[in-house]
Amino acid sequence: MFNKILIANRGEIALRIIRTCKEMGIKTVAIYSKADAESLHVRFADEAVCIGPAASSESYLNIPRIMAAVEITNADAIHPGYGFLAENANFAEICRQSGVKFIGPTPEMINKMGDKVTAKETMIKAGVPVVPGSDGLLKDVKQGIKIANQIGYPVILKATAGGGGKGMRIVNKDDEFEEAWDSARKEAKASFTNDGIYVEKYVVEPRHIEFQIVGDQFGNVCHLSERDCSIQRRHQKLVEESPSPFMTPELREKMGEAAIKAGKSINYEGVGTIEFLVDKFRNFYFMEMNTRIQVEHPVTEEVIDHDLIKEQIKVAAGIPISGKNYFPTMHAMECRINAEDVMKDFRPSPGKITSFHSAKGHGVRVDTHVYAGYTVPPYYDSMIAKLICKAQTREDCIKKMQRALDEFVIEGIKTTIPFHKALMKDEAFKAGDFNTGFMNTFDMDNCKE
Ligand code: MV4
Repeated sequence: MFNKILIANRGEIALRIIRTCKEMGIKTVAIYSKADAESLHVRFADEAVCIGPAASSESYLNIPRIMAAVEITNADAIHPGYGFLAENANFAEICRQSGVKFIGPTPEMINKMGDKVTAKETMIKAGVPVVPGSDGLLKDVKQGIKIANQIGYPVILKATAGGGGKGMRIVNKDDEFEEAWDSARKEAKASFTNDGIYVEKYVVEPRHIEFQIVGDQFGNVCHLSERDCSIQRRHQKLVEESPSPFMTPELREKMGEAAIKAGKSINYEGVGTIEFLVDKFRNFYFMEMNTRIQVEHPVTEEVIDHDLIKEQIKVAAGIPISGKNYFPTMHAMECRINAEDVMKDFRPSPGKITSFHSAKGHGVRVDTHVYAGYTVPPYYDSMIAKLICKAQTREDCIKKMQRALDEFVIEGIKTTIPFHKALMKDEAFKAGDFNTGFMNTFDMDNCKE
């Protein structure tokens, strides 16, 4: 087992990782930027190293500075958390060459899943369902239009280096194709310095359902059931839950098997997520694989009663997994509490938190790095807390969430709590009747307090 883990991240996830390390008897090193000197991850770690100024490029994304912190503290492993360098194959490679264990998959696995066309080809070979579309990258507009007519409109153009919606365009007819192609390529080139584009059938009003998987160094891969992440806005998730209200035992069986095939096809090591699009007929298609721990991992932890960070550290240390799949025994839901003004188009609202009272009580979990008197810096992600509730049924879980949201007090800055309160009262949401288009029609006036 590792002696000392350096956490190459900040905020709630850094704190979350430190907690598990402590329970496992592993020493911890926090790194931080000058803007994060007051952050709890700095205080709770055994050691802390300031690695640079506020800008991420000079701190949390700066590989030489992080490797210097590894060297001076003698850490034998790095946990990257999510975001920042978590899916940076170059960073994983530098860790390998420096003899420090990157807690995550190999650079080869990260690269394979980071390129969407390669990932899709890998899934086809493994027998995982994918959305019908072009066989690899498109060469030109002419070829694109030909394929669009074969599969039928609407189609969607996607950047092979993409993810999170960048470089994506929906096309409804031949006339729209060229303009969409040009703008998708431009955006992809600007965002990823890679303008490779592919096309597939556009799945109308899909749900986003993802499977948590874990693989060890001996080729074993199992799944830990699903999370429904359909409540999103501009590709930012707002609420996640498990089980999905749309799931059936039969569908879970099929999707779980597909997720395991996906993991085994690349000999996956670590925790990962297989994202699927699911249409109203319960057809499902591989969308992307995330090769990291995700923000919403607590939802799975609560319904299967296992610590996923602990699983991650164990497999990285070469301990085999049990090899069995896990199924939800409870219902859990997570509301992301962001420092944002929901009535002003979710605009960031950084600043000093003047009072902070967390929701508490049975079945309530809050993962956060903030406290009364803390100043939310403007430089990073606006998520300041995750409120996770669990209960025997979805109905009780929503009731508990309503109670917890009413109890939660954050003053001094605007937060997304008013949105979550309104969502928990929405009839369609309560009925489990929603898809990824939900936020396009949600009446934000319901959030007025
Ligand atoms: C799609 C799709 C419909 N059909 N692909 C969005 C982000 C990127 N990872 C892929 N995305 C989508 N791909 C096909 N063939 C609809 C989306 C999509 C979406 C997916 C999941 C969650 C929210 C979404 C919001 C808009 C579009």
